[in-house]
Amino acid sequence: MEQNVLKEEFIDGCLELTLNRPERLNAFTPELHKALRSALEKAADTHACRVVLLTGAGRGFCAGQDLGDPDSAPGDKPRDLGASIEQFYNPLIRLIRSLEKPVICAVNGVAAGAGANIAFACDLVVASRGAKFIQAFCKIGLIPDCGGTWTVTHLIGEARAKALMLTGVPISAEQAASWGLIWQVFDDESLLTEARKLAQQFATGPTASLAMTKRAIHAALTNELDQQLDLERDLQREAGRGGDYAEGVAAFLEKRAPNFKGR
Ligand code: LHQ
Repeated sequence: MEQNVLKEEFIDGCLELTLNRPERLNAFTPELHKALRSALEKAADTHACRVVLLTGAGRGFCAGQDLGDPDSAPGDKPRDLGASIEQFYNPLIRLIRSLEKPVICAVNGVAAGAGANIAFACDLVVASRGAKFIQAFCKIGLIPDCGGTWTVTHLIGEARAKALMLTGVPISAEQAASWGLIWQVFDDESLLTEARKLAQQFATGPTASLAMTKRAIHAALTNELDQQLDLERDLQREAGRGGDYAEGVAAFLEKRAPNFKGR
């Protein structure tokens, strides 16, 4: 068994998770999946954790599924890859999307296959200038997974999604940002510092209302305007009852920084 396939560090309200199989560009094995799932479930259940920051060790972010892993490598008999998706990838994406706190992804290098689409499932994606995103699936006769056909199509539209996914052409971090696939690009050496600054902003933010904002934005992808207006009313009602609203207004009126508790 490999040691520490996932590094976990909890600093000032932020759970920093580092995929740690650098010699395989942090490709996923069942062991890495289990470690990441358990860390994210802990984050969900821990009030003191107000933000998650996901990144990769070494020169890559994540090369997707470990193609050498015996569970998924093609052998004499056809593999049921759907089982791996059902057991590992789909629950991971659902967990990230439903986590009631922001998930930042700091893409520190190449993000390929599932690695790219896991990044796109996160709430804020920042990347180093040298990072690349590759929908590598078509190169090995698979289809994009981890919700990529949905997320990427919603983010950049059908024409660009098809071009990326049918050709597997790599795109730079700058291109991804200019298309709206990710939020911001930083110089390689400042990526983690900048991502941690963002994380600190969330770690002291009004977590419950940020979670509701995340929920409303997700709902907007399928709702009609009327449904969305109703949802905003309901969520604003809930936000208005929270202690952070009272604190936010008091801080504004007293001309001081708010001390949000995340509730
Ligand atoms: C790897 C990997 C890798 C193992 C680099 N596995 N070793 C879901 C359900 C079930 C099954 C199937 O898949 C899925 C979802 C998926 O994610 S499918 C897509 C899987 N990923 C890929 O197809 C990407 C494969 N990797 C690449 O195309 C390249 O490595 C990229 C473009 C990411 C990076 O290229 P380079 O910068 O030139 O690095 P490299 O290729 O030299 O890789 C460095 C090492 O990492 C190398 O090992 P070595 O022993 O020669 O140093 C690679 O073999 C290893 N590696 N990706 N996915």
